[in-house]
Amino acid sequence: MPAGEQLPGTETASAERIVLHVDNDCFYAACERLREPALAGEPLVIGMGYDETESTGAVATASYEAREYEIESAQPISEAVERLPPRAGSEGDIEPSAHYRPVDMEFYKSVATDVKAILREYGDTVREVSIDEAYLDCTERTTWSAAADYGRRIKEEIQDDVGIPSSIGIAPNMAVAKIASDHDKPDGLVVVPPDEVAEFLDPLPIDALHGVGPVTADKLKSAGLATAGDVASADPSHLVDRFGKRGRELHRRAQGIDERPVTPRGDPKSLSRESSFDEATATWDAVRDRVMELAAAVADRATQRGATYRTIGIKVVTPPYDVNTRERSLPGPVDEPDLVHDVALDLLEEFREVPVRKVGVRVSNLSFAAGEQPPLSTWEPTDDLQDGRESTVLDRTGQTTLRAFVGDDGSVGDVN
Ligand code: DCP
Ligand code: MG
Repeated sequence: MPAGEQLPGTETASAERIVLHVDNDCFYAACERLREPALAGEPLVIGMGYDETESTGAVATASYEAREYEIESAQPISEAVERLPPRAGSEGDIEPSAHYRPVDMEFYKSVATDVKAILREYGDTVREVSIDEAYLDCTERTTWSAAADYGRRIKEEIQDDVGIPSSIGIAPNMAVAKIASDHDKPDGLVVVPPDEVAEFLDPLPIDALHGVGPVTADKLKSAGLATAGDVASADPSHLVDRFGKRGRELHRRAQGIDERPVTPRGDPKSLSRESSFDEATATWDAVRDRVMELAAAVADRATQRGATYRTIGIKVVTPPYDVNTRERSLPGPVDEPDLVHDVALDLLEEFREVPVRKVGVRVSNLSFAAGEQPPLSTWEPTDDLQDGRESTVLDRTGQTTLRAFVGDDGSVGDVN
């Protein structure tokens, strides 16, 4: 058990929090190394749908040794295989090459459960956001001067008891803690006390800000804003002129302001993704492609959270701003990405001749596996402020309302 080391009234002012973000390093690969120690230090690629006879599917993750060859998550496996062919394990192998393993979610979930059990010992509140990621509010557990030791202890306990490496960031809020944990990966430990937030953020490229994707980064760069410091010192009204509501949020994030409390997450009622087109209306092909992408993303999120769904729906927004929703219920709960794809496209057919501004895909009537540890059913998306995306909020009666990019709790597209 961690010792409570707080010195009341000395270092932690009431509004000042100590937030810690943990993210395991190359998580699926680290899990594979647990049960196959010979993979330690080797280039290792974990592929969704990977199979020795067929190189279809996508890279789920790659070890840092494989990342040196520009192999990364979401890349087609065929591309990874071109850069690093599979190693046969015998003498005389071609170099460079890598070991490939298929995804084994059940195993990774069991490892994640062990990690999360340790984290719950260390945080006053713990918000588990993905299979290998969590925020801890440690305000009552440590002080800024002891924070580095506190973080180190957590890393060591995860390494010693579970056997996998992690990176930790500690900062006054979730947004900065997340950037800090990513700053020195792998095996990183970065502490950013309140009076060092600006100094830490200012030199970072703007895409280091959580949720600033390539599209926004390009727009910011073309406006002469290359670093977080540039955005922080920009006139917020100019940012709003250019980026709408997101401009204000970007300005706040660049300054390291984030008032979201660290709260545990409940199970969502639905999972959804939606996306607007830049033009007022899009071509049918573009609409179809976008729906296919969204269907895959939603199905993937459900799989990652261990959720099954009984209803699959789409949303089509037509000019001026008419929201049309269609959904289909299934005979029983499923976790079948192909079905989300097929049903979504089928429902979309009705809108073939219609101008479309925005589309969305949603799965609902969710169930989470009985006996599953809460952490495995409470992951949240990590794509706040995503390019061109808005969140759909569905209330408990299934009514859809729209909310701009980032919710107060930073979630996108999920309902608690
Ligand atoms: N994952 C996935 N598909 C993606 C991204 C991630 O299947 N597009 C899976 C594999 C990862 C796990 O989720 O191991 C955790 O995601 P992270 O983004 O934390 O990536 P890693 O833990 O692999 O690497 P890092 O060391 O950068 O955290
Ligand atoms: Mg990780």
